[in-house]
Amino acid sequence: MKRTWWKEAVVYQVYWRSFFDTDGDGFGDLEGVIAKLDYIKNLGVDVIWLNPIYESPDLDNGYDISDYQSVMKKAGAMETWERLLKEAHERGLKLIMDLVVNHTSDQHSWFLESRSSKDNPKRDWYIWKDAVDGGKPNNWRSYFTPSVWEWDEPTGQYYMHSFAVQQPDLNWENEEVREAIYSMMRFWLDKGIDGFRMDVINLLAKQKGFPDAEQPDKIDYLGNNPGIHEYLQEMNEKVLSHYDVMTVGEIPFVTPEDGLKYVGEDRNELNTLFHFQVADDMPDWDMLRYKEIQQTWYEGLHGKGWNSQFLNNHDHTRQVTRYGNDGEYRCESAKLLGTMLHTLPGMPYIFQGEEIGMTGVRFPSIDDYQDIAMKNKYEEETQKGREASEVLAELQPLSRDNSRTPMQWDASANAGFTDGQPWMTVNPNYTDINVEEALNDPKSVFYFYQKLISLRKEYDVMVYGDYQDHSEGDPHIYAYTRSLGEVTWLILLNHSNEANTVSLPDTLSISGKELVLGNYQDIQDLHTLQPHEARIYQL
Ligand code: ISL
Repeated sequence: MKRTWWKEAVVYQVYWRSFFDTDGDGFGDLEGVIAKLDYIKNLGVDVIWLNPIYESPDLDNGYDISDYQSVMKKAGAMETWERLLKEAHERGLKLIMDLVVNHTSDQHSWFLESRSSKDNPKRDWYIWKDAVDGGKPNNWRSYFTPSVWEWDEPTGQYYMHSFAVQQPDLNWENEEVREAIYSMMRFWLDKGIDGFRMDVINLLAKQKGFPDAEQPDKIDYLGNNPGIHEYLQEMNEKVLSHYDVMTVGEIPFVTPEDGLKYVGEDRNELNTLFHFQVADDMPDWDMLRYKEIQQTWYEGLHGKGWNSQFLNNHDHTRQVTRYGNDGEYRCESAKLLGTMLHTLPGMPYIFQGEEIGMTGVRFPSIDDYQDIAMKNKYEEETQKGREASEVLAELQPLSRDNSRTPMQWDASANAGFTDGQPWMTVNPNYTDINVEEALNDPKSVFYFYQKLISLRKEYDVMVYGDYQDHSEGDPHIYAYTRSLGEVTWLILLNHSNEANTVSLPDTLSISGKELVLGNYQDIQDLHTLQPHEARIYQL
């Protein structure tokens, strides 16, 4: 496979509204991202992924866009964004933007026109259906509501929304829609951005005929439908192939076999993808399942397409809480998970705050939560008569708000995030876990991440090396090699609160071998890994 800049890159995700507030309105802003570019650069990453900044009623934190080509006022002005791009580029940082084109806001002018009358020229820009037997056109469920269909009384039809009622799906079968999106993409690409993270991009094509689902609650019927690859190949041919950019598709429900159809280098669709076989389908840590997933994706893509590695983002709770140990071994665990994500095959994504070991939260009341997905589900479940406290306890661990608490800069009020009233409650542990503390501690998670990222620049084996798991069947120890030419690395991880011994074949002997990086100061016993101990050896 050919070498490219994005394959060698580490991506840092900036959820700007929770990153740094410079105007005191309680929301982070683009000026705040500019103010922290040196911090991001110092970490050593190559690319910033910026969550949506476009004009929006902000019902789904910017994923309900009402004008693709203007900047949401709480984020800043277009001039601010242009300065952010310039300042990032001057620091050698690339910037990729969020492309949200499965749906718009119901306040987008396109939808306002479309819903105005059945014969409006833009009626067919969205998905409108007559009632069937006096009811909804089918039994599909949306991500955020019991049905994808919303009745529109004035025009006597339903419209489809795969997410909130206020997020109507665009009709990608309509060529005018596709051309309007391509034109918008060129608007941003011509400003000099370096690519796109593509929001639920595999949902653009809908099942032909909109048939009832056998299991409506298993919503994978929303994605990977016939026609999707033609759309993406057209998008690539008409837009992406004219720029030196990277594209990463957010692709729920996808398997390695289907994933290759999106990112195969001969497919001319996308460069890489986020799959959700971990984040969506593995609620708690399961090392055996995780190894199986890594193995099938490696076999599925190796030599043909490129994977991405992440364990948390703005939708998925903080990894050290969900998949590690955020208590006694928080720092060791954060470093182990970082070592894993940066030494497995694929591009590593760092979600803001992950680099200092920020954790998830448990707010006492549903009123402390902002996420529409969680609030809708809470409403839906309590409406069934379920005990509110039980529903809250059920939803807290995986609430998207776990990752959306403000970035913790220092131990001052509101963790130094804002001088105003923060839009989202700050995690109370900010007094102990914050950037200032991390930068003053040579043994912090931050400096460990900085070292991991710098290793990637020095050792091609991390990027292009073959992968082999040598610990199949072990529920705690994960031992795998990465090999490229004469260089072989052995990564040893003990994902456990107990010490465990590691037994290796002579071919993988570590005695006398160089320890490239480890998360424990001293090695007590060469073949015993301490709780959440991670080591990288060069064999
Ligand atoms: O990750 C998930 C399942 O695959 C869901 O939590 C998530 O809602 C889904 O992936 C879609 O996420 C994206 O689109 C949503 C938006 O709310 C999310 O923030 C965004 O990441 C609708 O645009």
